[in-house]
Amino acid sequence: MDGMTRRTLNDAPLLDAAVPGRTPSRTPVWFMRQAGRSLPEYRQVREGIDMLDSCFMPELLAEITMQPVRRHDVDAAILFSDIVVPLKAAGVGVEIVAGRGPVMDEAIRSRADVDKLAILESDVPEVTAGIEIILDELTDSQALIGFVGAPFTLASYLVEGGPSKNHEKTKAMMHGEPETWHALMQRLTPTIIRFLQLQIDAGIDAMQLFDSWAGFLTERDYREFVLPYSTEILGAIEDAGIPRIHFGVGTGELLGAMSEAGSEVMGVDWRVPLDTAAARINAVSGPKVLQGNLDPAMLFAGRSVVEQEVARITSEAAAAIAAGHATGHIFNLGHGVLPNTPAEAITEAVAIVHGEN
Ligand code: 1CP
Repeated sequence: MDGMTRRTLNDAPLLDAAVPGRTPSRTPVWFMRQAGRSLPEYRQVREGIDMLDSCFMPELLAEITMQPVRRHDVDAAILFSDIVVPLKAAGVGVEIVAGRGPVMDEAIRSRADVDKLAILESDVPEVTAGIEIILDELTDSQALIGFVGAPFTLASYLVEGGPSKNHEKTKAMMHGEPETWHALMQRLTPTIIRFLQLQIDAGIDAMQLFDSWAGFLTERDYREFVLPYSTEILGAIEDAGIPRIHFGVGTGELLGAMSEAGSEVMGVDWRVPLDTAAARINAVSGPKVLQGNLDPAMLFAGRSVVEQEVARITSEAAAAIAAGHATGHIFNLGHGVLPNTPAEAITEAVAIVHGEN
């Protein structure tokens, strides 16, 4: 599919919330990590299939993407993939270890390692085919969100060699060998843009840039070592005209700086009330759409807690909009669904957000 044949969604709450001047028919809601281990039907179809292999199987990735949409009545599907899929597609040795996350065959520690890092230049036909199946199955009120990892978060996995608690090797390269760091960012950026562009060409309705671990950085470091590259990525797809969402965990201190990268929507984690977040964003970039920010742990706390929290978050978003600090609200968690979350609690939270009590 090319940009000319992108489907037009006139009644999709997520797009209506994300585009200024449009009013959604209901508060749109989707949950980061809504596909996956919280769903028994996911565990069933994934049985015996490697995680990264499943991201290259069109029927399977489409089925897993659709499972939470069918079960929970969320307003958006998020493509079943992972932030390391473009690296794998480029030929980088990486696997996803159950219960841990992405682990690299070889960590990147030197300028020579950076110069050897493969760049994605090809199509990824399995992902394109998967997106086509998903778009056939979604209704006109359900949006498909594509995504990529931001260069900092991806670099953290490459430099540390896997998941990290403190990101110390990553920060050591950033400060000890800044030229190597910038070379790594420059080498990752085209791979990320390529993977995003092929999702856009296949017809995704919106995109999210996941800079999950950016919150480990000071604002000074974020601005010097990360922001230029995330700005380049969001800028490269500006002409596609799809809503761009930018999110990281623990980024309360970075919301202003991150808002400069150019997204229409800012994801906010649960630590910062949405009206406070909106004031920080508005002060730097003017009003944007907010996405968030229920603490994922609240899905373990029972219905009345979720009702109270949804009401609080909705009124904080309304206050931000009334103050002119935000232009809309997409309901989400403040980070991804936790693995042991009861699936029924997710369905119930979606209904509460939709006002279908
Ligand atoms: O076997 C399994 O089920 C492995 C668990 C799993 C799943 C379901 C991983 C390993 N990745 C995924 C899919 C995935 N990853 C999705 C699509 C599903 C959905 O959202 O419904 C998305 C959007 C991601 C993106 C992703 N991967 C991020 C950014 C989002 C976030 O949670 O901050 C990150 C940081 C990763 C790395 C990763 N992949 C997998 C894990 C367990 C992790 C995190 C590891 C760590 O803590 O460092």
